[in-house]
Amino acid sequence: MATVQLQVEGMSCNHCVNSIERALQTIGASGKVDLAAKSVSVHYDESKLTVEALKETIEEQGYDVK
Ligand SMILES: [Cu+2]
Repeated sequence: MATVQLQVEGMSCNHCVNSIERALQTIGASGKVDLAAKSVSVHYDESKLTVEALKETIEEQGYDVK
């Protein structure tokens, strides 16, 4: 398992936190959002997922990943 810290723009409330954490869950990753730091810490299996796939999943929810 690997962990990556992503900088994400546009998250403002619990709704954002939930939609990102839920979307990551659906692809088999587990994410923890830090609203104040505008970051998402994602724990994932690097044999199944890439950082690029994690970014796309978050972007599909309407947020910008730096
Ligand atoms: Cu929100």
